[in-house]
Amino acid sequence: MKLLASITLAAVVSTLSVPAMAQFQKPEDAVKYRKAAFTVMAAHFGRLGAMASDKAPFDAKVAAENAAIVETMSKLPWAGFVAGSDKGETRAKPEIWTDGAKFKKASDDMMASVAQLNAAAKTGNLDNLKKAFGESAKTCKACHDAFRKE
Ligand code: ASC
Repeated sequence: MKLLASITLAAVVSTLSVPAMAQFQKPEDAVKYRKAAFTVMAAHFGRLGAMASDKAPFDAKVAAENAAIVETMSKLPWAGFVAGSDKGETRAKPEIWTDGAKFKKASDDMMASVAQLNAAAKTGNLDNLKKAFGESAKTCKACHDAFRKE
């Protein structure tokens, strides 16, 4: 029985994606989690931005490392937008919860553009990075404009 239970649990767990597995005791923990994910993503996105805008020397290896982190991080914040986490230390607009389909589309667009950014960074070509960075930045901004308070 114990073995069967373990196997069943393992089977269930293996069907869950990593972000969906994030669990929170309180809404504040979810807010903290998603902000932390965005903070890490922004730090690495910023390093790519410096190269894309010729403010830092282009280093293909560094770009690829940063873009890979950005892509991984882009998948994480969404699990933190749980019901009831629209209050407290957050700039999240209520529309995230009242227009969930639009928010999902915005998050999907960002993840897709960031996956392309990662692919572009892997080419080792600065022009590819510049183009993909610009497209990604647009998807960040689109979501902020619609769903983040000033
Ligand atoms: C960044 C960052 C964002 C996005 C956004 C792009 O570097 O921290 O939130 O780019 O400003 O429009």
